[in-house]
Amino acid sequence: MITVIAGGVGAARMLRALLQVVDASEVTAIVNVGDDLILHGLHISPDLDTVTYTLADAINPDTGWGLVNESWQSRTMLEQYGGVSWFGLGDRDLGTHLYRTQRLHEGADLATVTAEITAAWNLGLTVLPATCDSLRTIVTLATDDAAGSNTPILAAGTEISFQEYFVQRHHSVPISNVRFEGAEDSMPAPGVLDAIESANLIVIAPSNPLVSIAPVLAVPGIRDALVRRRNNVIAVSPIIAGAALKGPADRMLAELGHDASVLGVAALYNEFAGTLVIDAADDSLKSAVESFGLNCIVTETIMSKPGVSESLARTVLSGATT
Ligand code: FO1
Repeated sequence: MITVIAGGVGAARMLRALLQVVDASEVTAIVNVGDDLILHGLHISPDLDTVTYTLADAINPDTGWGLVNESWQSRTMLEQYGGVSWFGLGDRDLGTHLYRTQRLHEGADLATVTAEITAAWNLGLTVLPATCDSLRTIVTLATDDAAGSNTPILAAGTEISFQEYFVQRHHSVPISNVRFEGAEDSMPAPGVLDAIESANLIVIAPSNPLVSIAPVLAVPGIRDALVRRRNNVIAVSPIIAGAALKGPADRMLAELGHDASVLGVAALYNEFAGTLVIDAADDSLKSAVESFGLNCIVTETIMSKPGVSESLARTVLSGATT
């Protein structure tokens, strides 16, 4: 059994790579819900949906989120009414949020609804939210900021939701803090701790350490469970040559006082990961990574390059320390 701690796009690609070499029935993904939001009265779980749509081969290839062959008529109507349209919900994607919201209102928990959605897409793996409870990533603005000419200026120190930072402000504004609202009172979703305790291998996907992996670890019990399995935990660095392949992980690391390199990732992960996989571009940092007490594997990690995803998956599967 293989368990993957997952955020959105990078994790979905890692999972797709792993499924090239292991049977889906052997794989469990524990997915970040800190990016979730309630909008138009709907419960939206971006990372769960990105993982689901990617593994169903239904992801929009241009964006890495949302559905392929999407139409945007409801968004056009929202714009006509002057409603909230900065968070783009396509017409097909809306069906997922309508279904999830209805089922949650009926009393189903997020893990149950996620299982129903992934079954409807015929995914063979198990996809679990890290928690069924409300856990929300909140960031603090480091400088005064307006999201656009028609929105009020928010003062430095103001807290905003993750999607107000990521999508509404195109993650271009500096931040001074990240916290996970509700984390202390949350519980791991059913099956999460067992998936960590019983796995042969636990993979930390190449997702943003601060806003994709950290919210999963913030659910009481999950970090401790990983620490206990440290020798079987292998992480793939989302930072290559000091830059994130996608998203703001490099800037966030620097803004929040971490090293924006594989060394920053090593410092954040060495307590609960025995091995860190870094890209060939960071070969010169291998011994510095090892000085954190981590086993370090250097290989090609850019999964959009031909042949890399399968070889990375094989490396990851053989790479945990024993
Ligand atoms: N990302 C954007 O950059 N702009 C959007 O309008 C947007 C809408 C959206 C709708 C549903 C969904 O599942 C994801 C969506 N994303 C959008 C992606 C999402 O904000 C981020 O990829 C993750 O939260 C970060 O992992």
